[in-house]
Order: sequence, then C-alpha cells, then structure tokens
Amino acid sequence: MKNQQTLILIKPDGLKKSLTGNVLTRLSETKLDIIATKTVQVTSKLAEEHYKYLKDKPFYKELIKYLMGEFHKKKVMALVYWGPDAINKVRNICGATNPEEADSVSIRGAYGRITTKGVYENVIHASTNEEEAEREIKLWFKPDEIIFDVYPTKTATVKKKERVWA
Ligand code: DAT
Ligand code: MG
Repeated sequence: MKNQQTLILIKPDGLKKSLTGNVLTRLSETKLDIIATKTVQVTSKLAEEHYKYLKDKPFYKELIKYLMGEFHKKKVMALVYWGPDAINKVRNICGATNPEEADSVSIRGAYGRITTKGVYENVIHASTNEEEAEREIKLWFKPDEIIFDVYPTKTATVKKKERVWA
C-alpha cells in the first residue's frame, strides 16, 4: 500500500470537551506515524482558506466561526499522520461528515453533534484525498515543522518582521 500523509485537525469542540486523548487513542489504531503536531489559534484568513471550496454554502459563515473557536475555545490541534493508506484509514475512524449519520463507533458518531443552528460540530477534520492533503498540509505547516520533507522544498530568502522572545 502506498505511503500517504494526511492532515488532521482536532476542532475547537474536541478541545473544549477534553477529547484530545480519546481522539488520539482512536487514531493510534491506524498504527500510522505522527510526523507533525502543533496547537494554533485559527485566524479568519486560515479558516477561510481551509474551507474555501465551501464558500457558497449556506452554512459557510457559521463553519468559519466554528473553526475559529467562537463557540468553544479559540484553538485547534493540527497534526500530520503518515503511513500506508493513511488518508482512508483515518477517514474510516473519523466517520461520516454529518455526525448524526456517522457510525456510532466512529469519532464523529461518538462525540459529534449538530447544533440547533445547524452547525455540524464533528470534532475532527481529516483530508479526503492526496490532492486535498497536499493543499491542506502546505496551508497549515511549514516544511521545518514536519519531521521530514513530504513534498519538495526550496530555499528562499523571506524578509519579514517577526515576534521574538523579549
Ligand atoms: P468533511 O469534513 O467530512 O471532509 P466536507 O469537506 O464536505 O466534509 O465539509 C467540511 C465541513 O463543513 C464539515 O466537516 C462540516 C461542514 N458541513 C458540511 N456539510 C454541511 C451541512 N450540510 N451543514 C452544516 N455543515 C456542514
Ligand atoms: Mg472535506
């Protein structure tokens, strides 16, 4: 089976409900390798870019607020999993997009809900295919944040102000 990398996000409802341990335990059933992890405060720019293919949907605005943590905690845990058939292995454990339709033993089936406003609080994001995984991993991680190069890299001089420790 082909080795693949896939982006996982534990969404703000998962963090608020202290589900991180449970979700990572479920994902460890895949025997895949974690090759990157970080916790981030999601800006509107990042959320909008991540879900840009849904921008014409009626639920888009609420979806962006949800990913930014406006309904829970303002943080998301992002991880890259790597190994044989990673994309499908992870998606199978996540379950269907709609948490009410997801298999009850899947992560979304066990822990997700639909709010009265119609937001799918489905705990976890996982890439659907190799093309999506590449776009998403490049959006969420820089090459040096992943323990090996999953895509080709180049060296560029980037001049910008950045915050440092005082
Ligand atoms: P997935 O997250 O399973 O890849 P997707 O890419 O189609 O599903 O949609 C991204 C997110 O958008 C999904 O996790 C929850 C939300 N969403 C999708 N369809 C929805 C709907 N009909 N109503 C409310 N939220 C929806
Ligand atoms: Mg998707």
